[in-house]
Amino acid sequence: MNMNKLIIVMLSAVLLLAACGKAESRQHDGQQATPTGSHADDSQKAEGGHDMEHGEHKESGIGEQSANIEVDWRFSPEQPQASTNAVVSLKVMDGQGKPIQSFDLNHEKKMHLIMVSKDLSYFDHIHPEYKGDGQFEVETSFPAGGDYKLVADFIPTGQSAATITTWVKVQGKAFPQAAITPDSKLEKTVDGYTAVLSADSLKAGSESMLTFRISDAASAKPVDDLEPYLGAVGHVVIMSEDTEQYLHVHPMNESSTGPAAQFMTTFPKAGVYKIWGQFQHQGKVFVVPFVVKVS
Ligand SMILES: [Cu+2]
Repeated sequence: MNMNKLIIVMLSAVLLLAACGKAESRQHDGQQATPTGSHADDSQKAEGGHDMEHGEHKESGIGEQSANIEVDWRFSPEQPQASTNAVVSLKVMDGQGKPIQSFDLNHEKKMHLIMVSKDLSYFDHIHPEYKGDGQFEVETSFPAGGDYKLVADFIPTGQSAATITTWVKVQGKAFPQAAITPDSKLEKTVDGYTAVLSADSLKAGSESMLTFRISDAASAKPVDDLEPYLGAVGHVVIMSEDTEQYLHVHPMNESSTGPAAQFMTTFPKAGVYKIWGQFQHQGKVFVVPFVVKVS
């Protein structure tokens, strides 16, 4: 379980487009053309919603023109302890077990690693450092015992985006499992900011525009000077409550500075999803979580 090898089918371009819309492909092009500071580690915490079963992650399954990617996950210590630093290492290989050498920068990073607790109440988004020879590494800590899903998101040069996942069991006292209940009101206040989310369509298989409006919680004044975070006005990560569906969405207009940030995505199937919006203001990143029901 600590060095389980996972062979996953890469997300096809079809899914990528479905998930991210046109803004996503434009974004990728832009990133490749103008790489910015590659792999510094920055991380930020959020809080969140919920989820359920383990199970094999069959990623998407829509990958016709996909290549096989294999990731060897290792944890040090092998069984991470709650609230104690642990190193996560990932070795990215092709279908023949040969290390993949080159990765495209995507939003300033060669790899994005999303970590969520099984009930989606914990969310973190960090950036493993590329050590060469297919090897990525990052130090992190988990807040409590229990099962966590890790999602590595990267683009081997010349290939389409890959999303590879694993589960890790963290030793220590677990938090009580939170229920994942759709929010009755899509408004959250976090770290002094209020975010209101509006979604124009929450229908599986059709495009949904997610609009976040950010204001100062104390003054209610709209925040119109959001700062770029990883090269865009915001980032959105979405996971289904069973953690099987994962979407990483980039904004329609990356250079927006707020107060609105718009993201176009397509929910692959009906169900309950947790959405984390990540924004930066005055040098600090904050994360606003929402739970929605997609019909
Ligand atoms: Cu990232």
